[in-house]
Amino acid sequence: MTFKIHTLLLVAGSLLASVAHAQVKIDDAWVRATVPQQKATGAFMKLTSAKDTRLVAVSTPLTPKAEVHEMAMQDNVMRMRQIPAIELPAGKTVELKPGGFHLMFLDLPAQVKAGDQVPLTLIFEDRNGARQTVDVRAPVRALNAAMPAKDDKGGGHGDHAH
Ligand SMILES: [Cu+2]
Repeated sequence: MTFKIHTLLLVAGSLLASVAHAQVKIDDAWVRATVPQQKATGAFMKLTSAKDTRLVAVSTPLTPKAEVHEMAMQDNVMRMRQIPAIELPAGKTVELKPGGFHLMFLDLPAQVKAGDQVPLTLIFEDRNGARQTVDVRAPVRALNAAMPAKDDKGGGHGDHAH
């Protein structure tokens, strides 16, 4: 077997150059606390990538069943569904928030309590199919901590945010 060292070094050099700019910045990550017996919750954050990429998966020690979800209006009802990826256009901050994109943790074996820290591993995939993982520790916040303006079904305007 013959290695073409010179060519390999050139390829490696260009790959390193692009990988160096592929890092995704994660801000304000948090996980919503659950009440006893609640089997599902969500994680939210702001993602900013220097180059086009997509969030394709998440893993967490909370549960093996962690999915990428979105909420959208469907027949005048807000519904959530699993989606294959969240697109992250270069330089644009994409917010995962209640009522929109979120990470979903299902079949929770235990309560998720405010004040805990949850390790998350986010898996990104670029246009060439190359994958990158980014670890983040997300604090757990109480159910309504991030939604100070939300009222209980009265006004309803809070549910229509884009
Ligand atoms: Cu969901």
